[in-house]
Amino acid sequence: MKLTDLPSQPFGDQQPGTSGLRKKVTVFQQPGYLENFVQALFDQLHGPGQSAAGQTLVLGGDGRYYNRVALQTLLRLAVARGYDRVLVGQGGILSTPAVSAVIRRRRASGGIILSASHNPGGPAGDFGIKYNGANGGPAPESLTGAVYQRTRSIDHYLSCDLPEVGIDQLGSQTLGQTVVEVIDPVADHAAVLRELFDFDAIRALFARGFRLRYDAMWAVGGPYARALLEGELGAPAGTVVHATPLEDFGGLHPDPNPVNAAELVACLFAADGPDMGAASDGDADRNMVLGRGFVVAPSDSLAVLAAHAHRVPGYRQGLAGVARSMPTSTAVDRVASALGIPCHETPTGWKFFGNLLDAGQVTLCGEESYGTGSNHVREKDGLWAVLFWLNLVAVTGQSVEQLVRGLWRQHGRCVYSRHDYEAIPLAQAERLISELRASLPALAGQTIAGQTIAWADDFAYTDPVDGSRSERQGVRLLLADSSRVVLRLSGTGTEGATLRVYLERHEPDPARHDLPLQQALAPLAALAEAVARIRHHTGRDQPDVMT
Ligand code: VG1
Ligand code: CO
Repeated sequence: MKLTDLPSQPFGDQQPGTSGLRKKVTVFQQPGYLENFVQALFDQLHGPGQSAAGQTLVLGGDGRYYNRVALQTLLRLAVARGYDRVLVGQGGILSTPAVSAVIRRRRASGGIILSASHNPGGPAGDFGIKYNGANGGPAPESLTGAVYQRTRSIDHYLSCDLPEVGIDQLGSQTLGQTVVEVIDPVADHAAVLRELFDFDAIRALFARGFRLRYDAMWAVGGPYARALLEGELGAPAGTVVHATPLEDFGGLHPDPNPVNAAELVACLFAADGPDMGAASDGDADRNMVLGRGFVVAPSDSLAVLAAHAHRVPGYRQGLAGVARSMPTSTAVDRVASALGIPCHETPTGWKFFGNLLDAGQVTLCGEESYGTGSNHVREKDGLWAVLFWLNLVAVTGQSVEQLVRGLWRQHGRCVYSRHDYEAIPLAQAERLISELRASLPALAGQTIAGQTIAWADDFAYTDPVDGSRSERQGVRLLLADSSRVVLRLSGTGTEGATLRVYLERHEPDPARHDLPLQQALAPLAALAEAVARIRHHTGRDQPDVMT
């Protein structure tokens, strides 16, 4: 094996967003594009040109188009850097929570996940790369920011002339100074989950005829869900559908929400529908949960899990605290205050939970975007959430719907919806946001579209553990009755800008819990339009997606 030091030049667009660097596949296919980013990352981790001797790197991806090509590139770069060990998921497959579990269980120094997560795949779709550190969690902004700076001045990268490395058979091979070990993608993650939940109770639930439909959306969640649900917990074969990871996700959009997983929703609303439905996203860190004829809002899901956590073996001791991203509804805040535990509000993106989890300040956390997780790994975890729900259904004897309605009865319902305006020309979106920011100081006290704004700000966060500051994380409008409107631009898209508008209204009256969602939130949508002038800036009358 010969080391090669190849000249290259900066691309200028390698700034990671909410969760890693995401671009069109065609962007990643440019010669040197992936190499530059990884060279910058390794330089930042080990020092410019320094060796990674003594360290272990975990490598895997969600199996989307370009995964196998990119994996070979990464192997060459990691071997050239002199890593002691590289642990690769068999077939190049590792879900995001599985990477986190492998890093932690095997005390690796970090891991690289090849995934654009919930973004569409295929040759015309998206690809992505993210780095997780030794705690198993996404790199903090300080690291991603430094890596981006480094990509702007990169002028060479270190690689080697390795022939294609076999990644389909389990086992180890020595390449240069590096042992490359192909590992079972499921085993470590399954071992972590087995410790948390009452598998006997879940097994008994399935034995009683409980019916689940888990839609893996042709993405990486399939093998994990199959192994545990069908392989260990006795769910009948066929419980997990769309279970084989496909390079183009079968043309589906692996972003589990009622719009993209319409087939699953239809199943759960059919006359003889199953008792529970679930879906996960491209890299299997997100989850959507449904009851029979009932859709669970992600913010409610987090609140239900927090309220009942003590019923599950892994959380029997209770919760140290909980955390939610700022736009996530305040349902979990209400549960936390009833439990007498702290509730933290962080910016959007799982990386902001890392320090709180590491410091033992929170046990559960979640986001409105179908992400829930706990301190068992440092990523959100789709299958974890599904097992948690199954465990609760099994030990409470309540249905999914009854569990959510119980939450609403006790704490009122946080009526909630997110409106997405996708692929807006960048300049339009930036003008909208900058005008909105400029209007902030004058908004408090104003009555607009019939509603009085109590206060308004642009969310800023100081990490209570390391004191790092993150500014401009989303504009918040708060009304006197605690209703909220939040507006921010997505940091995961690859086409123009996506404007997200989050609407939340607390409804204490049970008689009004079943009002149609969009109708109940229409006044807040009108307020968002009046304040941000979405139509004026974008020409759009309607969001593209409402979840
Ligand atoms: C979105 C979600 C955010 C989530 C992120 C990554 O980010 O809103 O809550 O953490 O995706 O999820 P943004 O910036 O587009 O709003 V995943 O499953 O795509 O890694
Ligand atoms: Co994801």
